[in-house]
Amino acid sequence: MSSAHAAGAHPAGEGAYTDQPIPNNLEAFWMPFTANRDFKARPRLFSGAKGLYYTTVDGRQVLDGSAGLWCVNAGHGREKIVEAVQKQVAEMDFAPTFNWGHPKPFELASRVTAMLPQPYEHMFFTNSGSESVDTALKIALAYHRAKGEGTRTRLIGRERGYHGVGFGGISVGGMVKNRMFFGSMLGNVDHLPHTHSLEHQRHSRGQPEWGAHLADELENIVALHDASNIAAVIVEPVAGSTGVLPPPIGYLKRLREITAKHGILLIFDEVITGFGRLGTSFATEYFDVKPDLITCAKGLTSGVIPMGGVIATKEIYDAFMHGPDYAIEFFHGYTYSGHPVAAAAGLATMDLYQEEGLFQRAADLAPYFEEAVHSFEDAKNVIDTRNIGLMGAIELAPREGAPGKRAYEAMVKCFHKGAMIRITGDTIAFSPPLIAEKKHIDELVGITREVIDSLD
Ligand code: PXG
Repeated sequence: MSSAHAAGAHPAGEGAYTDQPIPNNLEAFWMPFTANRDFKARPRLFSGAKGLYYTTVDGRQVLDGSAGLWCVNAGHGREKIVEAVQKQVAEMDFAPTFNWGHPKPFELASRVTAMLPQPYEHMFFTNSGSESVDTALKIALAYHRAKGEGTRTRLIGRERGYHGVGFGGISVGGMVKNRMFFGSMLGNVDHLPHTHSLEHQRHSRGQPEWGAHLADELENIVALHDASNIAAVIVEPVAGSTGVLPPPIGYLKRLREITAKHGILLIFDEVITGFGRLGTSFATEYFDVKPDLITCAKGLTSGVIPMGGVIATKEIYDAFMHGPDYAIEFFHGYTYSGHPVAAAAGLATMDLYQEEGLFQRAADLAPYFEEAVHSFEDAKNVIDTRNIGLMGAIELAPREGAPGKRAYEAMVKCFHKGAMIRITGDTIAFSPPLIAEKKHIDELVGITREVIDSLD
């Protein structure tokens, strides 16, 4: 056995504290987006989670500075969600939603669409953000075809965009390492320039003032291909994975104006910004810009059960509702679209958001969080700090010849000092659960600051 943890060696070390069995061989699980060899040589394993804290297998508390992976918006171990899931799984584990149905996804779609400003009236369920993106792109293409504009097939994404890992998502996405290994992608795709500039925006608080004009690049793309060939533009309202890039003031409005003028659909990928991350229901509400389609996932169930969705305007949905009444209108769906257990988790999550006013709570904490993020301006090796809502980023200068290593070391050290932070390249991002309090922000900042200052 080639494993560093062959049978007998205990990856959690002596005195491991857990009531779950700990694997003694970490090799078989090929981990996603992870440096597998380093992880398996010195694993970071959790066995419990409650509120804002994880418990490691050796019994340490680790503050969750990233809401899991931007998803545990209501905090960990919430009784209401746990009970709803337990009840549903016992009552009815599965029922199909192709040609049959069960009440909960209907109810959840109504709850989510009611949370948004008009005219979002319909929701298609998926199991992840990646599936939501592919679904939205297919809806856009099929919509134009249904309207008799089948030549509209070109899709426009943006540099540094992250839209999951399906072939549709990586095609419109703009994070180079997610694309460069995979050869064939969708044809007929262009990219807008990203909106970040250290020169013009360094240490911006909230939306940067510089950069609205970058939306005008869409006019050039339209001039090149003709609007009659373009289906949709997809952007994250705030780019998340690439390292928190809030949109320049006026940028999203301009994108909306240009797309509307040319009959191009606008898709907001709100997989991160949906469900309170900015202190509003969705970014569409925060920025007062209304796209035609909105993708979501993560916070839809507070990360408890995988689930995603695409929210559509009435106009989009209605465009499909024609033909013989026994005929399928949209040839798309997943076995688990609207899965009863996921829908139960989603409904309980919506209850929590509402009962505890969690979106408002995030909005109330955002100014304090902003100060916290910008307190890193004078920290060692920091070249930029950015924030909006409860999304914050600290960008470190890359070490010569070893890009990403400094942030990676920061992540590992923070874990050992009691905080989970997430990184991309040399950027650290904070996105605490919406139940975070000032003391948690202080703890997160304290640990991260100590670690950053300790790194060469
Ligand atoms: N769109 C956006 C905007 C996302 O942020 C996806 C689509 C894909 O979702 P799924 O559920 O298929 O992973 C995402 C996911 C990180 C990180 O560390 C970000 C994501 C996922 C995992 C890690 O930034 N975003």
